[in-house]
Amino acid sequence: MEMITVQTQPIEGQKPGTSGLRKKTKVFMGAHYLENFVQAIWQGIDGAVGKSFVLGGDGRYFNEQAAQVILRMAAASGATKVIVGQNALLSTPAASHLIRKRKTDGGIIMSASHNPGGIDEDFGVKFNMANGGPAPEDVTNRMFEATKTLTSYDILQAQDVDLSTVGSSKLGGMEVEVVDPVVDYAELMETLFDFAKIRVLFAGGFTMKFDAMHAVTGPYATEILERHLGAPVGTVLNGDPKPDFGGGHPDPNPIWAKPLVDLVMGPDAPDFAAASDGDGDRNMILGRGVYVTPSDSLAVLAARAHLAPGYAAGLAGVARSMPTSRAVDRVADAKGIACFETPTGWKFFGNLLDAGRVTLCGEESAGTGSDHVREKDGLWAVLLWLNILAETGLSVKDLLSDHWATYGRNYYSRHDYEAVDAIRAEAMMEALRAKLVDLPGQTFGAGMVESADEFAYDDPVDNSRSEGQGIRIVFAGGSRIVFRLSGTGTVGATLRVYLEAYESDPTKLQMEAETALSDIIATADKIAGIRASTGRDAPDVKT
Ligand code: VG1
Ligand code: CO
Repeated sequence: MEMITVQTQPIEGQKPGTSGLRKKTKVFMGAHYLENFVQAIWQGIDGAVGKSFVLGGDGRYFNEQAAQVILRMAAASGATKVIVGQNALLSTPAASHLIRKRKTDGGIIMSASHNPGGIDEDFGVKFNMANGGPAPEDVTNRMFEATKTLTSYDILQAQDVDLSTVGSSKLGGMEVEVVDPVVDYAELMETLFDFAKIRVLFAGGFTMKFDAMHAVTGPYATEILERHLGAPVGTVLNGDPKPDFGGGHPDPNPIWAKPLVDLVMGPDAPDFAAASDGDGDRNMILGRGVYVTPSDSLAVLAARAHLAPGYAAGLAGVARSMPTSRAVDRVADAKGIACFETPTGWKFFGNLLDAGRVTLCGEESAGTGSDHVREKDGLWAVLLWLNILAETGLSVKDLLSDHWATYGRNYYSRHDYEAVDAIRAEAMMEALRAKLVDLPGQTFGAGMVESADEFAYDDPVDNSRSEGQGIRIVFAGGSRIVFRLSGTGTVGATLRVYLEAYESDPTKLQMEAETALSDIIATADKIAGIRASTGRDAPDVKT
């Protein structure tokens, strides 16, 4: 086996976004594209010499080919060992767990998460640190800087490694250990939740459907729900991972997982239903006749997590991304624990989790997780819900109604305008920025503006500052509008408008969200001129 040094040139635009570098698959397959970025990863972490890594992905098109390239580059760059999920599969939370459990120096996850897959769709690569969490901004900035100057990369000339069989082999001087992607993760879940109690729930006829959306969670959900917890075979739908996710968007929301929503709203509704995304870190929660918004799910879990053995001691604190509704803040208030507001993206929770300041965190984009790993975790959230349902004996609907009766309800919706012209979207944000100082005191349909600013985050643990994290306009009475541009899209710009209204009147807790939010929605357009700027009459996706 020969190590070769390949001459290359910097490639423009290799800037990691909210969660790693995402591009069209064909772009990633282009000459030197993947290799340059992997070389930049090594440079961003001061080299791979003597280090060990975890490697796996969500099984999308190009997953295994990319894994072979990364392995050959790791071997050529002096890494001592790479632990790979069988067939190059690992869900994002399972990868995070393996990094922590096996104490590696980090890991590379191949995924574009909720973005569709296939040769004409998206691919992605992200680096996680030794704590199991996404690389923080200073590290991803170093990687981006490296992409602008690198001139060569090292790679081994070798045949493909057999990734289909569990066991160890050598690639040059490096060990490659292929592991079952599910076993360690399933063991971890068993330490957190009362599996015996959940088994009793299923044995008593409780019904559930889990839509794995032909993505990576299928094997995890089948093993845990059907084999460990005794849910009937057929509980997991679309459980076989496919390179193109069966042609869908593996995004667990009422748009892309509509068949599941239709099922719970119909006559044959199961007691409980859930779905997860491409790489298994997101979750959608449904009950008979009810959809639980991710922000509400976070609040309910925070209120009741102590019912699961892993959280019986209570929560140190909670954190949510800024655009996430403030439902969880009310729970934290009532419990007398801290509640942190961070920028969008899981990397901002890492320091708080490492420092033991928070136990639970979540995002409005269907991400919830805890200090058991350093990523959001779809199946974990589903199991915590199951544990709570088993303990309380309540239906999802009653649990939610009970929550709103106690804390009030934060009506919430996110409107996405996808693939809009990037220059116009930036111009709209710039115009909004310019308006911010004049907004306080002005009155709109949504009420009087109390404050308006662009969110910046000062990390209380390492004192780093992250600016430009979304524009927020808060109204008297607790309504709020947030505007930000997505950092995960691969075409043009995606404008996200986050809409929230608080209601505590017991007679107004069961409205349709879009009705309850109608004044806020109109106000958002009035202030930002969304229609005029995007040229769209309506959002592409409402979640
Ligand atoms: C989106 C979500 C964000 C999430 C990120 C990664 O980012 O809004 O909350 O952390 O995706 O999730 P953006 O920048 O497009 O709004 V995943 O499951 O796609 O890795
Ligand atoms: Co994801």
